[in-house]
Amino acid sequence: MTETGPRSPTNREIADALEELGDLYEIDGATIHRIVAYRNGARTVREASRSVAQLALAGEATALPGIGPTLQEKILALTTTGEIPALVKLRAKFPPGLVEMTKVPGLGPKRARRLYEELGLDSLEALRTAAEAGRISELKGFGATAERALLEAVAAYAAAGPAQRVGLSRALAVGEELLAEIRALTVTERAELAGSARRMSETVKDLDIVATATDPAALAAAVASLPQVQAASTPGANAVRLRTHSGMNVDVRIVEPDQFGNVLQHLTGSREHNMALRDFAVRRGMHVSEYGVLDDATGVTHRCSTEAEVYALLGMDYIEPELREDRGELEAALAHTLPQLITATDLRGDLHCHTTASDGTATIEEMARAAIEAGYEYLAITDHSQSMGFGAGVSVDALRRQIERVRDLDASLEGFTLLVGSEVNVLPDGGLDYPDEVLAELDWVVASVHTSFRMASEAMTARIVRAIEHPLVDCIGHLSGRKILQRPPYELDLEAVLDAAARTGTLLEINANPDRRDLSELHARAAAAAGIPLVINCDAHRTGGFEVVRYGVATARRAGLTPAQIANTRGWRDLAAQRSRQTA
Ligand code: DGT
Ligand code: CA
Ligand code: CA
Ligand code: ZN
Repeated sequence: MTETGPRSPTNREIADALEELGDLYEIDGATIHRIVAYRNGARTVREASRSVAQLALAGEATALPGIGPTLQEKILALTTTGEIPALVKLRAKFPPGLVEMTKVPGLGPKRARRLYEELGLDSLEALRTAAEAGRISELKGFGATAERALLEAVAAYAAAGPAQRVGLSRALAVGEELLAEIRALTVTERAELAGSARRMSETVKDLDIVATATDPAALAAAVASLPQVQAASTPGANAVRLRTHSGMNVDVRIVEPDQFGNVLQHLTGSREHNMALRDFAVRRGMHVSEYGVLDDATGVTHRCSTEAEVYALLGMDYIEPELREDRGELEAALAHTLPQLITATDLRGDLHCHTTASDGTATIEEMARAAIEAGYEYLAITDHSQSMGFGAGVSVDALRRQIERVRDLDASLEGFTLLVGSEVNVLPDGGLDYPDEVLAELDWVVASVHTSFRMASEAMTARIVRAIEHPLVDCIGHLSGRKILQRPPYELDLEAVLDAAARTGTLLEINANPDRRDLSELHARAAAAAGIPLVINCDAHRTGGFEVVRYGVATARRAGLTPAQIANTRGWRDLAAQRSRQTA
């Protein structure tokens, strides 16, 4: 690897140090403000596209959101001396394994510290041994159930290992910025993202970019010295492998224009798609590679400047990147039966958002304006119900006032329909968090599980099926409850849930939040196959929250869905008439 610039800490190293400081301050009992300040600072540094060490040296790191003089001083110390005095002190006070213990779901810093002080537990291994020996359940406030849960959590945490992949939204933020820089270089002719990011996969290991240039060597050199690049190496004449300050690895391939289609197709993958494609080709007497399509009979290698030509040579229609997972798309491309995939512009409304009445940051008016700006014809305000936790729910009285406010505002908005709804919590027994007569006053009811995630499959299935069967529930929000790279889905009998939804005409949501994307693409595919209409919702908590629609659309596209299968491609009247409840 050739380092560019002097050896100073990478953004990831700085972010790790700030995060560790936050963790240690938390164990140490610091105020929540201080802890949050370090964690926010860590996130800012991790996502920064320039070298934060360089910024701190210039005294300019405070221009970054969440970095004040205190954090800048710490970053500067790390940059110039290699360590942060406060971190050195706290590391001496608490053993390294204790921080890891606080990360075990359900433990947290206070309880971890007690286990350290009262039982001397200072590592995951010590925690596991003590739990197995039943020593933890003897502690006041822990008990046998807590001990068993802890044991399971330790095992799951240890098995998952450190996360190496990143979520799509983070990968795209880095990839699209880099792509724009590369396209702006004078030597660049064309440049496109490839790999899992282009396929809009849930997570991404590294970014792949394919480019053509008037002068390939000049492009390679220019790419390696972009301000986003922390280090770069050149594994081959026309390839650059680089690492960004934000910690992503990126493979850049520079190719001849007449092979751009071949290489883009090859590097977009997926591996499974490419393997199946090659098998199809062989049966037609062709060999597909990143260099071209060889016709065995004539010995001619066809070079393709576009991907469409590659597929056409094999008798196939063009296949959208999101479909390239060998899930039947090659057969469909041959038979000319590929679905006409939904796009973001097909969506006419959004049916799940939050305001300051629950945990959102904008008012009803602001959210309505933002939806209009985003090009929607209708928006349902669906704040959380009371038992949501965090004290952020809407009481029945407050909901009645909200209904009036929304009705007034709706009357004042020409050509836009503002709907009043709720994201009502599904209680552990499947009952809902508002009385029926209140729900009946709403235009739209989303029911979601937000509490008691850890139920056995039968109980969770019964809980959700009961909510689905409720006559006033229009839609189930984020069905599986998973958070990508953070939290597994609840245990659930999907078939039973889909049966109930199909039987009752209840819609299912594809939540577009990139951390959720829930329904997942496979669940969305199964739901649509069962004839259940789906809704793509942004679950916006702020005015900028409609930007995530692309991730919901991507999940729908990866599920092979058409506009007809997504209910909010229709106008509100149409949609309302189509659902099982017909009170609107
Ligand atoms: P990831 O893990 O998120 O980076 O996923 P991809 O799909 O971006 O995978 P990556 O970066 O390893 O490779 C990019 C593409 O290059 C991959 O989707 C297909 C192609 N490719 C890479 N290695 C192979 C291989 O051994 N065989 C085939 N057929 N294709 C490959
Ligand atoms: Ca990749
Ligand atoms: Ca790669
Ligand atoms: Zn929710």
